[in-house]
Amino acid sequence: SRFQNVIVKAPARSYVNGLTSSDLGKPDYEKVAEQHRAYVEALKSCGVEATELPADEQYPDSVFVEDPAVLTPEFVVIANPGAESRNGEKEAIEEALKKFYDKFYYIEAPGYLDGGDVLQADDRFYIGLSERTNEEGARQLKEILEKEGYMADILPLKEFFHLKTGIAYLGNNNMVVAGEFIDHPAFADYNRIVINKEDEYSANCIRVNDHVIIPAGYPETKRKIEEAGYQTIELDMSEVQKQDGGLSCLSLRF
Ligand code: CIR
Repeated sequence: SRFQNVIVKAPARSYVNGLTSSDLGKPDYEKVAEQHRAYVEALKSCGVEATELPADEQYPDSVFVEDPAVLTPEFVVIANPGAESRNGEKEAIEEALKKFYDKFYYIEAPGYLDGGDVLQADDRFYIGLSERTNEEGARQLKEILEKEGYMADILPLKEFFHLKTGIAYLGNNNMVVAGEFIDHPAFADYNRIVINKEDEYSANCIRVNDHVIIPAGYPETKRKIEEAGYQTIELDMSEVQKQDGGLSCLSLRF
């Protein structure tokens, strides 16, 4: 299935004060703004229309638009982000999605869920339980998805921050896996593209139509993905990685 649209949001100056667990140092605002522009250009070169939302200083992490919503071709689930400082980000995202969708569901407290914990692989969804997504949030999402005819599996995470920190689905049964997902029984039936420990950051990559966008600086990952039959685009993600973000986090694709 091809994507026609993406929603992205420019980084705010407050980005440098956002949440992070990494020890990679403080990001540089000008540099992240430049990396974000290159990201949007790369998406457009894959044939999508980009809805570019303005930066919102009130929410330092709001550039990570993947977390407040889960999309399918048919409907939207507005998530309930588990970090308090991020929860209000969902309002601007819902507003932007109203232009494209009529059917909305909502994850409600005491359920919490971040879109980064949700991976779609054809008609099946995987929902990770993390610091941001609790059992009740995952249960609500599973119920919505199953009612709509999808399958959904809930998996507790051991080490990764978000589910999609360590996994990506490329289509054609090809699953990029790192760390705790390499030997996970849930993914045993996919063609697994296994990412080395030192290249773990590059497991968060995105297939957008005829390309797979990957972070720059991971030649082994690039080789493996090209061997699986995809053309790659490499992007410098240094300032995004400093705030625990990856390629998938920066857009909603539909
Ligand atoms: C956060 O801690 O929420 C942000 N600094 C990073 C969110 C990354 N999003 C994602 O993995 N989907």
